Amino acid sequence: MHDNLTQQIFGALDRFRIELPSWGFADTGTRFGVFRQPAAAVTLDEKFADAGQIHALTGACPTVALHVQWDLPGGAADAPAVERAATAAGVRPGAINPNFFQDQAYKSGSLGNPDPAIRARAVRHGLDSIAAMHALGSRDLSCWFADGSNYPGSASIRARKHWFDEGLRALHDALAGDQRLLVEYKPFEPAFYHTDIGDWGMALLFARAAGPRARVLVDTGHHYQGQNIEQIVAWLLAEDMLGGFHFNDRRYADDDLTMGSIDPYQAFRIFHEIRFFEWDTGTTADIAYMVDQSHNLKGKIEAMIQTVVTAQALYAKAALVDLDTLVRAQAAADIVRAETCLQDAFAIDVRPAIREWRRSHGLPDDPLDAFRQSGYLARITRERAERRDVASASLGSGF
Ligand code: PSV
Ligand code: MN
Repeated sequence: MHDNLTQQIFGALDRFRIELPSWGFADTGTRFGVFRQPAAAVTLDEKFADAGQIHALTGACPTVALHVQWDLPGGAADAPAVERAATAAGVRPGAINPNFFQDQAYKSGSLGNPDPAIRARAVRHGLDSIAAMHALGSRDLSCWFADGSNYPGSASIRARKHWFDEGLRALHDALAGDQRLLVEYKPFEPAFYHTDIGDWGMALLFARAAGPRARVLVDTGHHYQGQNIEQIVAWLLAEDMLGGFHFNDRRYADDDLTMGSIDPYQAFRIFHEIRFFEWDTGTTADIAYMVDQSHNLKGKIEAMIQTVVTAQALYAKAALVDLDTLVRAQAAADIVRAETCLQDAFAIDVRPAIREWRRSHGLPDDPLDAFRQSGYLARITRERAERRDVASASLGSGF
């Protein structure tokens, strides 16, 4: 490969970091069932250990996103245990995700609940999550809300908007230093008639109203079919309101499939818009790249390695778009030439250069193969099965 291209790929990979989700290592499923995996992580130490393996093999995942209720139910009081688990695994805690869902109290919503006591409870949970961020040195409070309604007329959409404004502002005002509030949108599920933050425009308005530390989080799975996600990305960048991503791929809805498995060109186009923006403005966009996938059928660690390797390759390809030619072609309305700039970069086989980059960083050429050779999966499968046997034996004795 041309030296210049290799250099661009090296530069891109040196910059690119992607955060893993703790929940991607635990048993999860669909509402039709959970297929349990013997190696699935149960404890926080196990989740961090699995994420640490991926970082050790790829060099690209130094942080792990946490969900408060699943990972640190004691909030800030759990911070020392979280720190210990993260340090032992060679990674750091990343974004903190409050659980504004699940609790029975949130049946009719959290920040949008018609009951002021439940709204106050949701705000308290958010503030407790922020206290945990302070204790852990986390930067982003990553907020997704299950709030919405299922039947026309059953909720005051305007009143709920107002309550969300109030609640998000209260959370925003508890942040300090360079901390940020990320507002995630989703047009469906678990509510199906309306969701309180249904699209990027609503998230943008809420983030603007919350204050200067708030930004929008784009989960690639949270869009209707055929939506032009890279246009949303370009607009948010232009408005200085893009805070981060939850990457995954999807076929129909929020399927959480492996990034790039269905439509790698879409992720490439998103990365291209970001690079194009950075090139145009001479700035580096302040974006938290995160994965939001929990694999039900694939091996969880393998699928996550596949994700990271794919993300690196697509990010590297986007770095190869010839932007000078693209800009000239756009200015001349040369549609085919402009389109070809993207297609040509996408078609380049970046794998040899990425292997070289890995070698130069003391990383294995092929992280997935290295993982398969490492014996890690066999060891955790054995250890975690033993732990489960002990747990069920002691449970059994109690009955
Ligand atoms: C909701 O569908 C979501 O995308 C949110 O980001 C949550 O934090 C995550 O999935 C895990 O439930
Ligand atoms: Mn998400």
